Amino acid sequence: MKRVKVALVGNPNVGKTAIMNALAGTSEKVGNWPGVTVQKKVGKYHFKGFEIELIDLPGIYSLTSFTLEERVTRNFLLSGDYNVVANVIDATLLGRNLYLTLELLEMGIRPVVALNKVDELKEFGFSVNSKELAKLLRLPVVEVSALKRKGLEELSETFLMVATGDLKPEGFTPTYSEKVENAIELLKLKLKGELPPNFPFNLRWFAVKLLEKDEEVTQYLKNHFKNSDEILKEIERIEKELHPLYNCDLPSLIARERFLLASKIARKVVKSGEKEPEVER
Ligand code: GDP
Ligand code: MG
Ligand code: K
Repeated sequence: MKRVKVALVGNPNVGKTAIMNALAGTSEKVGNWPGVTVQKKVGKYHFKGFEIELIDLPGIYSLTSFTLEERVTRNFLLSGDYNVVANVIDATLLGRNLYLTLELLEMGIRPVVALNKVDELKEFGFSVNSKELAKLLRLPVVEVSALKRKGLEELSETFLMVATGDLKPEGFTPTYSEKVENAIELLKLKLKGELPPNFPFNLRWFAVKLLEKDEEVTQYLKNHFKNSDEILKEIERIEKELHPLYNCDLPSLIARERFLLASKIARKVVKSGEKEPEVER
């Protein structure tokens, strides 16, 4: 039997467990993630001659290395121990959820987007133009309702197409304002000059994370790059240059620009329908 491993990634409460249960019928606990008390759950099911194994990763809002959940999810994603990443999104909170999607894209991951809770969105009188969203993100987007069991077949189908290589999502690269982009390019250039053998990360992601003062990435820089001191000084210089212009530090500036981009994409694809949302009085 051919096997396909699908990692479910998304914010807390978007319906990762609900999708796993809807697809696999059940899930089993297979111990904790390494080093933490976060439970690891997997669910298996058969589809068109394949065994699909779903891995329920801890729910996270962003891919910093700040919380245990973020570190577990991020390290799993960096390990590459999967065939497909499914980014589960709550369609009723699209802007907020797309923040993580942009971070996945920055890491070089091309997820299948499972746009869940479309039933609830519809109830509120809204709809998402998922074709347009797919075009903007350059990723496959499948509308799903785990609750009403809608879109599940198409979701499995899409997992298989990506796993077998029949579908190769191109993926959109999030970009920032000109000054931040210049800083990223400068860092990339300096990093490239001293790149250690078997450097396992997407270089642009690594540069962005350095600007965000990510602890794990900064430690990796110190351990593996001969010119780490020079690069850290360069980041300090960039910070001094940009701080007065934007009135905030680099990590906040990058987070803000990413958030604005996510909101902009959400506004482009969410439409309000004829039906007014029912408001309880
Ligand atoms: P997780 O934290 O991502 O694993 O999210 P859960 O699977 O625990 O779901 C969070 C909440 O969303 C629960 O109350 C679910 O019943 C609800 N939920 C999940 N999927 C759907 C859906 O497709 N439609 C609606 N309306 N609610 C859903
Ligand atoms: Mg869950
Ligand atoms: K060093």
